Amino acid sequence: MKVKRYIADNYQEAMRMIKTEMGSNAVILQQNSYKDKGIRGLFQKKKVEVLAAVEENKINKDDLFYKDIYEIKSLLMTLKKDVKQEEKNISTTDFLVGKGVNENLANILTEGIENISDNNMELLQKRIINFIGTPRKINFSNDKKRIIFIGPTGVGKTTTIAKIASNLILKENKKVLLITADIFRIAGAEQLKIYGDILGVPVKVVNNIFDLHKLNNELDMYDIVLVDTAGRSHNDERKMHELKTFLQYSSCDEIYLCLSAATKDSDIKNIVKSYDFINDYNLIFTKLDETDNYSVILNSIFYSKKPLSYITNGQIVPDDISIADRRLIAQNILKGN
Ligand SMILES: Nc1nc2c(ncn2[C@@H]2O[C@H](COP(=O)(O)OP(=O)(O)O)[C@@H](O)[C@H]2O)c(=O)[nH]1
Ligand SMILES: [Mg+2]
Repeated sequence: MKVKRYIADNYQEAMRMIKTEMGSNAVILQQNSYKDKGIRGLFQKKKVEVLAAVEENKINKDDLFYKDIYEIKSLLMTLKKDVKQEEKNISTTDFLVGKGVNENLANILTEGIENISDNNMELLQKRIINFIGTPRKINFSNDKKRIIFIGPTGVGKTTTIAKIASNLILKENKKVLLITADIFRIAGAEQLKIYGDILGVPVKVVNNIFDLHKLNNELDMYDIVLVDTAGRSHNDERKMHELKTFLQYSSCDEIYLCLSAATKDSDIKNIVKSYDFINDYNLIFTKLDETDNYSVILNSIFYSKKPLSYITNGQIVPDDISIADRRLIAQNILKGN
């Protein structure tokens, strides 16, 4: 007969230890709560002490418990092997589509790459990085300084402008003017004014393109002018038309389209389509802290054929913004392989 004392944090834990060592034929002789003796015991959590016994010849490796564990383990190993094998057999196109990449784009990216072996993954990553291209930073040379931000309602245009403005002021020492054309919502203009106050920069409100032109002389006093616009639903044709006129006569140097990364692909496709009257703009993706849907970035570049610029990943001004890191985007799309 083998007798042994087990000390554990709780009864279940003690039983687990006993079963592992003695098998399921073990019998419990005694069970008590337990504390170390002396001062140490005073500060110690209560434990349990279990005295167990088993007849020596009854401990054998064929014990049902061991058998079960062994069977489960080998089943898992086989399953794991099967899954791995199946994964390797998945076509790279299906793999990318499964990650949310548009099918046509996935076909282009995976041309000549059959399955998802490790080497192929490296090649695929390179192709994605190349496809994204070098992200563009705001160009604020002397002759290029009027930057307009557009995009659907609530994506984070005003917050993004505040982040960019703070960085231009604090890091680049630039003289910034903020203009808001968000006249549809009183709060829209107010929000930018609050940021302007905090940053110590003037904020002008324009109701239409004529107001903007009236500011032309004043603009020379600044290194850079950031123009906020009202969020528009891409389904609202009247408002889209207004934006078109505004952009056409605004003499802007650069346009940034803000899109939320938390938007579903079919919506992104329609939104991007509704802006195709603009020849040249850059893409900003907001709210990457709320989603790991990085494929939306690839798809948007594919639909719009426009370059990527910044990504934002939180509500904090000015920290939660950075130039998009295309390697990180590629890695995030391919991860989990
Ligand atoms: N989680 C998250 N929220 C953001 C981000 N950017 C903006 N927001 C929030 O989105 C909401 C709408 O932002 P706002 O700038 O007013 O959007 P706008 O209507 O496009 O001007 C606000 O609550 C912002 O704090 C971001 O990168 N991540
Ligand atoms: Mg706004």
